[in-house]
Amino acid sequence: MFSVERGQFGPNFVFGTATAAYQIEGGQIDGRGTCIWDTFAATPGNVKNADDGHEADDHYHRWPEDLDLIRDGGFDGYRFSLAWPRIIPEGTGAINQAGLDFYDRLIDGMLERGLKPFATLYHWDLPSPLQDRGGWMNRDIAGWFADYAAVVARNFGDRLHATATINEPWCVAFLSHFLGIHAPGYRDIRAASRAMHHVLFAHGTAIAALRAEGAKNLGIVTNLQKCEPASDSPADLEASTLMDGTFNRWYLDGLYKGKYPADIVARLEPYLPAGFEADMPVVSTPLDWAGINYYSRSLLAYDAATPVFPLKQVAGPLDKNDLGWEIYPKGLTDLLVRVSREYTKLPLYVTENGMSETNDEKRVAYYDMHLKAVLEARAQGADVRGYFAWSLLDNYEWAEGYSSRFGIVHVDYETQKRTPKGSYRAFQGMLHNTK
Ligand code: IFM
Repeated sequence: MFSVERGQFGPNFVFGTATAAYQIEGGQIDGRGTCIWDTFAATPGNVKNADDGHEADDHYHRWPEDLDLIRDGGFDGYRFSLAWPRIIPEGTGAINQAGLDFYDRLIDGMLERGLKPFATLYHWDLPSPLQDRGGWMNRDIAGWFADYAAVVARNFGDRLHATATINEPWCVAFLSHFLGIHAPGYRDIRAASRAMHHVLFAHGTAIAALRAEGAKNLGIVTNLQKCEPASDSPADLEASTLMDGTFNRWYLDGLYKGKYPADIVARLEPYLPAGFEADMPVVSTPLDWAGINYYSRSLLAYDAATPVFPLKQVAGPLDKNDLGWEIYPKGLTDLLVRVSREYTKLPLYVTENGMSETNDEKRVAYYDMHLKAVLEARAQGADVRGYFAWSLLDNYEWAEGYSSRFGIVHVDYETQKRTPKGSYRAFQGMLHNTK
C-alpha cells in the first residue's frame, strides 16, 4: 500500500503507466523493418545474454490483455511508443499498412477502455537503413523524422491525447554515440556532438510537421539526473557542473532557452555541426507540455585523466536498485522545481519513474517516496499534471536484456503469462480509492 492518496494530487492529475515499442512488442512480422537495436543486440558483447527484442513481451499479439491491466489498475493514461520501422520499414518512403493497422487497433483499444493515449514517436528503434545513412549524425534526419511524424499525425493525431517527439534525447545522443552503451554503439565525440544537436533539431522540425497536420498537445520527454559533487572540493563541484551540463542543461537550455550552455559548447565546439546556432529557433519551438523522466542521482568526482569532460561517476552511499542506481526521491522534487523556476511554465509530466528490482516491496516503497516527491514539488510551485510508472510490464531493458525487471506486472518470458505484482496492487488501491 502507498501512504499517499489519489485525492492529494487533485481531480485532473493523470496517472499512467509507460512502455516502449521495442521493449515489449516483439511481433517482428507483417512487414516491420529492422532497427538499430536488432543489429546491436546481434553483435556479441553489446547486450547481456545477447537478448534481443524479437519476442519481448509479445505485446503485438497480447495488447488487449495489457490494456485491460492498465484499465483495471485504475490508471487514466497509457504512455506508449510507435515503432518507426513498423510504420515505414525503410525509414523513408513506403508505408507499411499492417503497421498502421496495429497502432490503429491499439489506440482504439485505449479509447474503448477510457485510457488517454500518450504517444512517443521515437523511443530508440531507428530503422536500420537510416543508420546506414548516418542516423542521428546526419542532419537529414530532421526531414526523415518530420515525414514520419506527419504520417503518425495524419493517421492518429485526432485520437492522441498527447504526443512526444523523442524519448530521452541524452540517451539517443550521448549514451549511444559517446559512451557506446546503446545502439548504434559509437564512442566518438564528433558523432556524439552531431547527434546532440540533430536530435533536438529533428524534434523541432517534427513539431512543425505535427502541427501542420493538426496534431495538438505536443511535447518532448527529457531524462534528467540530479548531479551532485562527491565532495566539497571545487574540482568535484566543477565535475558535477559539467555532468549537469551534458546531461541536463544541454537539452533544457536548448529546448526552453534556445541556446546551448556556453561551458559545454566550449568543449564540443570543434565537433559540433557548423552553423548550428542558426537552428536554435527550431530547437526551441514552443511546446504544449514538458515530460521529465527521473530515476536517480549521480555523484561526480574530478578526473584529470579523462579528456574533454574530466570527471568520473563514483558509487554513492544511498540504498540502490538492483542496477546500482541510488534511490534519491529528493532529486525528483529538486529537478521538477528547477525546471519550473528556471526553464518553463509549461505543464510538467513525470513521464517515467520506477525501479529495477526483484524485491517488489522495495518497488512499492520507491514509488511511494517518489509520489511524495511529486507532491512536494507541487507544493513548491511546480505545475506537475501527471505521473507515469515505468513500467507496466517487465520488459527488454536494453543493454541489460531481460535480466532487469522494472515492471509492476511480472512477465514469465517462457509462457508470456502476466502476473500483477504488489506494486500494481498498490497503484490499484490508491487509484480506486478516490479519497
Ligand atoms: O527502460 C528504460 C526506458 O526505455 C527509458 N527510460 C529509462 C528506462 C529504465 O532504464
